[in-house]
Amino acid sequence: MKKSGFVVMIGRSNAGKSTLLNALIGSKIAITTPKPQTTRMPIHGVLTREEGQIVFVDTPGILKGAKDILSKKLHEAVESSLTDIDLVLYVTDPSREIGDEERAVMSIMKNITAKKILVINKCDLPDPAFKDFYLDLAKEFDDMIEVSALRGTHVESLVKMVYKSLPEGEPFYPDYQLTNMPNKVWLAELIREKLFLRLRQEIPYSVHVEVTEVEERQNGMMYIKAVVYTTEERYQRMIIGQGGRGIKEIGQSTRNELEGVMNQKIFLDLTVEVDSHWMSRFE
Ligand SMILES: Nc1nc2c(ncn2[C@@H]2O[C@H](COP(=O)(O)OP(=O)(O)OP(=O)(O)O)[C@@H](O)[C@H]2O)c(=O)[nH]1
Ligand SMILES: [Mg+2]
Repeated sequence: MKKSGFVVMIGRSNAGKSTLLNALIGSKIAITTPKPQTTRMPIHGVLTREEGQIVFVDTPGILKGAKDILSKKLHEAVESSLTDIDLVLYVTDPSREIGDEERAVMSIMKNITAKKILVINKCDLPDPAFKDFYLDLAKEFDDMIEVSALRGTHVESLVKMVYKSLPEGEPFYPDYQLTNMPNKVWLAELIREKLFLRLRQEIPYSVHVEVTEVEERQNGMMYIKAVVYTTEERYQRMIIGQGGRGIKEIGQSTRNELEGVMNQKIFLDLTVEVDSHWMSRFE
């Protein structure tokens, strides 16, 4: 009998949960940026091996004090990912002090009855200032490991640790499937990553991307139509940039990455529209 189970990753924003998901699966499934609240929905990354199947669930980061609609919905998404699970990976960043935000994650952890592993990430950083504080938490966990999601250090040991604590069971996904994310959503996420990396201050939190069309054209080119929605006209102007330079650069960096992954020419039709209400419709 093989093993199977759901393993949810939680932690404050920027701890490196999405970077870890990609390292565990060995493929870019979730987008990652240095900005908080990059992840906006729970994302499944599926690892199928001889031993069985692990479904890792990446969740939005806990960001305390943010009272906006988007933050509230992200928080709800984390809470609802925590039912019917086999294991929790609590992902921490030892270069940041344990403050209100970390304590908010800990209080969520307290109510979890599933097994828990403390993951101290970013072990590639020289002498992270607060590591001892995180090491102190280990006694409240079933297991503990230090990793570098960015470099892949000890990620394989973490996979072994996870397999060891999972119950026997049937796989949830076919063995070739790496994620539950539809292709159009993944493409939209990739565009959002480029927007996040390029935009400053609050603008990233005002954007939402939808891919409306993906079509294989006769000349072997992939045609992708996408709309960037933002909440205000002044943001729309800033995203488009002087003479359209901003949106052109965002399109170019998305295309560069996609052409590398898909080994095919990409035509990206990218427009920016104002929709002041997208946050309230956000699921
Ligand atoms: N040095 C170092 N940086 C890391 C490591 N893992 C992640 N990072 C960086 O930390 C930042 C945040 O990474 P993400 O994976 O987006 O973090 P997250 O926890 O998913 O963040 P949210 O989705 O906002 O909750 C990025 O700039 C990553 O490159 C690591 O092991 N070492
Ligand atoms: Mg993330």
